[in-house]
Amino acid sequence: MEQELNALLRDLFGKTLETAQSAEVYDALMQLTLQKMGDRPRLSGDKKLYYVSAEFLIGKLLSCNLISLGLFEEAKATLARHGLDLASIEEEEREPSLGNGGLGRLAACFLDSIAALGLCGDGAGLCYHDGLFRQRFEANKQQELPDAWRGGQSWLRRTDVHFPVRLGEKTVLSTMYDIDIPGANGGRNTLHLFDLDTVDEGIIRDGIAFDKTDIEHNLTLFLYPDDSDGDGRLLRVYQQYFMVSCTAQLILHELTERSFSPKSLHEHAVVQINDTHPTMIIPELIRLLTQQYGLTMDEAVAEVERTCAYTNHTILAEALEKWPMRFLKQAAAPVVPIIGELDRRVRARTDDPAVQIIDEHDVVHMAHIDIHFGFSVNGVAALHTEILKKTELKPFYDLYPAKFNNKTNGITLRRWLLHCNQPLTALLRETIGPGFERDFTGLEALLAYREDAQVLDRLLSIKRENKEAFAAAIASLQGVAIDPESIYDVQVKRLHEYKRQQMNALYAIGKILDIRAGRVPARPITMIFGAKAAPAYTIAKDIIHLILCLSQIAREDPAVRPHLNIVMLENYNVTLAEKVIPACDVSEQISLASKEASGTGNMKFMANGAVTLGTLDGANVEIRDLVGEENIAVFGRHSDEVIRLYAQNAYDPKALMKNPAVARLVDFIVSDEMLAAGDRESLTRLHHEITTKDYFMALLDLEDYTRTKDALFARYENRRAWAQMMLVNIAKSGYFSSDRTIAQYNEEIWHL
Ligand code: 26Q
Repeated sequence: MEQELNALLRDLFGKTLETAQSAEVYDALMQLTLQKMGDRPRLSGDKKLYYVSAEFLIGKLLSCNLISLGLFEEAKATLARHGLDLASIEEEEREPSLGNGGLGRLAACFLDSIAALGLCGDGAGLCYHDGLFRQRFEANKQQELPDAWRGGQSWLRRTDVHFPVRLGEKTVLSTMYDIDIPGANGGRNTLHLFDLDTVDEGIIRDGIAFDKTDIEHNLTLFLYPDDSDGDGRLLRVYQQYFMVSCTAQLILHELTERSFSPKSLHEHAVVQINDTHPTMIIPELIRLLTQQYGLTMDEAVAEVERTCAYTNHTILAEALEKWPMRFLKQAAAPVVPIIGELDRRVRARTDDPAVQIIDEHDVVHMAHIDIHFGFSVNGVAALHTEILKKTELKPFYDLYPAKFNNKTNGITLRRWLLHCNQPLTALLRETIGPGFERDFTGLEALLAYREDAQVLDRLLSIKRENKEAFAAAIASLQGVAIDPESIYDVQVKRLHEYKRQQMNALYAIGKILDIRAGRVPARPITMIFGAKAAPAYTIAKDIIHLILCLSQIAREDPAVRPHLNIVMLENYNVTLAEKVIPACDVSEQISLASKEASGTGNMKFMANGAVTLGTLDGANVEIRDLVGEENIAVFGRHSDEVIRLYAQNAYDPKALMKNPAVARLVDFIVSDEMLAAGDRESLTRLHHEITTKDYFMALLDLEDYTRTKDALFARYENRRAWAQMMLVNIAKSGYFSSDRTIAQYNEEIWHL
């Protein structure tokens, strides 16, 4: 590898490993990796999977590609011989933030596992010029900045594949970009990202504002940070139709290239629809099959029904996509008649208004298209799937019980263990041997070391090393000092009321008041938050403001500072996740039970030896079942109770505010001290929201949460017992390998 790298450095820059700058070494390594991937055969098969998603939150690719190519250790050693550090070299890479959070990151983990299992399956999505906004804090508030990630060298390869797509009144020509996905056991797949050449970054004005009506210039400029204003929603429909039209054309083109008849589509292709964002691929495939491939409507519908499968990622009603017909008529006109036809077919099957595609207000329910005209509907954790069947999607479950199935999410442990936690990986290789890297359930062999004092000590010292590395990183990124002796208590995820960062902030208020009253914790606590709020989500931004103000108050009070440090990470993204997760002691997974479909951060923390503090929500339930009650701290009302409270409209925060212990914490938000540190309007709005609505019931679980958290922190002082908890969590995390998840998708849905 040394010779190859030197040859590339010479050709590219006239330099060697001794003389090149970091950025030049990075470019050469990327070129070498691209060559090695290009040398690999494409994974092939009689049937091909298309994983269609509006988001692929792939993160930096250099190290993980090297791991999958089996070249990581060699690259690291080669650089080290020249005094270079691979991790520092990778700092040169810009993270493509082509996703919001869990759903996008899941898609990226899945592509890695699909390739690792040697399955023939490509991703298809959009090539956003600027991914999710970059977050900056200014005056204790979030600011949004564009994040152009594509400048200079990149993993993207422009192809000469173009498809015509109707965009409003015009027909435009797309361009397909490809990113190679190497499989950990050989071969490669591809992530196809569609773009439009006319899109123009020059139309971005201050921050992330731009003309939302100028579709030809803005179509793929940004990833949607959530639904916002009317114009933005329409642009979202344009994006979705563009994405699925390109993907449907690609699928049918590849099918015929492989000499298969369009009438045998479902035998040779399967489409996994990642949430409702790509739903229009169903009518688009039907349209193309009838209009361009000569199938009758009955034939086309029958083929597509056997080709498409849908994954649901939410039970929040407001997150289920519904588009007014007039939006579709404007942005997706070609599929409007097909959607009308599908609606008529549903009406012939059933007159239940709850399952119609087009409702009485002429609004199209995207999930309903997927469920009627897909052959599989899956939730992403056992509890989530049960709730879908029993409540949220019950009328559909009654119609099509056989379509419903669960696929508990997973994460690629190649990124979330081997790459991000190399000291732990080294210990695992030494103790249980390297076999676990092929089949991560092999991590269970670690259980044999539960009473091994040496291994337990090593686990603690590795955690300490990671905590020091994280402290150093944050010192240089944000100029904030963190004490590695303190407990690292971490809540990092998108900001949403149901995830209840506000409840964690109320705990912080309680700690501040306790410390001031002389009740200091046994050991300093570092509460670490990281979260982006959708720019139009006011209350989410208010919660960020609250956390930043609390951080300032704790930092500026000499009585509090030695005992409590509240750190809000700026611009939390995959790269930062890779640094904070290996350093975490306590993993906060505190969503209101029934609301977090699965969560995947919970799995990443567990694999890195953090102990979960969580509600019985999403995959937390499965984590508890695996590690046992004694290796997780569970609190809070159960999902059935929460569902009952909603159904009976029986939750009232005003009643809970009568409890002085609760009111003391909540009212601190609008105390003189807080109003001096922050913005009155924002803090009063948040206070009002929590005391009068508290839609996600933070006050309901607050006391149980506080008690459970304090008890868990106390357990931290028994270092040996804590190390044993860490060990069990690591040992049991193999179940959450996305290799397992993908094997199940393949056995039960795709049949590749
Ligand atoms: C919808 C309409 C208009 C604009 C944007 C959107 C939109 C964008 C992103 C709706 C939803 C999302 C993202 C959802 C998401 O990340 N869901 C998470 O998916 C994870 C993977 O299954 C789960 O682990 C999480 O529980 C779930 O919240």
